[in-house]
Amino acid sequence: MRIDIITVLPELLVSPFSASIMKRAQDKGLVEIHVHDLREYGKGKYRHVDDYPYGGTSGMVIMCEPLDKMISKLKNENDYAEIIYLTPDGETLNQNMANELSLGGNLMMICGHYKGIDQRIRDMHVTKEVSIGDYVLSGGEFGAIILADAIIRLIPGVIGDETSALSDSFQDNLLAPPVYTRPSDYKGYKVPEVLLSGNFPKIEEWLHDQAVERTKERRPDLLEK
Ligand code: 6GU
Repeated sequence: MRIDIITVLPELLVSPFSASIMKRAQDKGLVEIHVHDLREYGKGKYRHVDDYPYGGTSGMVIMCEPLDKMISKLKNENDYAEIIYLTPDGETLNQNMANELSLGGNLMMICGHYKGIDQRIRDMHVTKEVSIGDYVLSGGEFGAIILADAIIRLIPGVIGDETSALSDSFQDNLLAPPVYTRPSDYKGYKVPEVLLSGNFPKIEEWLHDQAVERTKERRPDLLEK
C-alpha cells in the first residue's frame, strides 16, 4: 500500500512515521508513506497557498490551484482507492472504517489548515471525508497520522503476532480485557488465578467475560451495535 499525504506542515509528519510499528511496516516494504509539501505548488516568491474567503468571513482558505496541481500529478502517477480529506465535518473514524481502508489499496490524504480548503477541490477530487472526533484541531495533520496508524497496523504482516490486531478493543465491538505480565504478585496485587492455570478454554472464557463486563461498564453503547 502507498499513502500520499499533502500538507503545508511536512515537518509534523516526520517523527510519527519514523518509529515503532509505522517504521517497521515501511522497512518491511508493506507500506510506502510519501509526504508532500503543498508549498511546492505555492504562488509567488513566498509560495503562499491560502487566500481570503469570498463572502467576507474570517480566516484563510487553501486555494484551488496548488492543491489541484498536486493532486492531479499524484493521480497521474498512481491509482488511489480513496482520496481522503481530513476535516471535522467528515465521517467519524472508527475501527470498521480502518478495517475497510486497510484492504482497499493506495490512499491519498489531504490535510486542511486555516478555515479549510476551497470547496471545489472537495467536489473535484475528494472521495471520502474523515474526522477523528467531535473537537476542532488546527489542521488535518494529526488526523492523518491517527488514520494512517489505525490502518497500517492492520495490514497483514505489519504486526508480528498475526492474531494480535484481531484481539484489539473494538474488533468485535468489545473493549479489550485486562492484561498482566510477570511477576504474578506485585506488592500484594495478584494476577487472577485463572491466567496462571494453563487451562486455555477456561482462560478464553474468562477473557471474553472480562471484555463483556468492561464494555457494559464503560461503553454500553458498543453492545447495542
Ligand atoms: Cl481530521 N481535522 C481537523 N482540523 N479537526 C478535526 C479533525 C480533523 N477531526 C476532528 N477534528
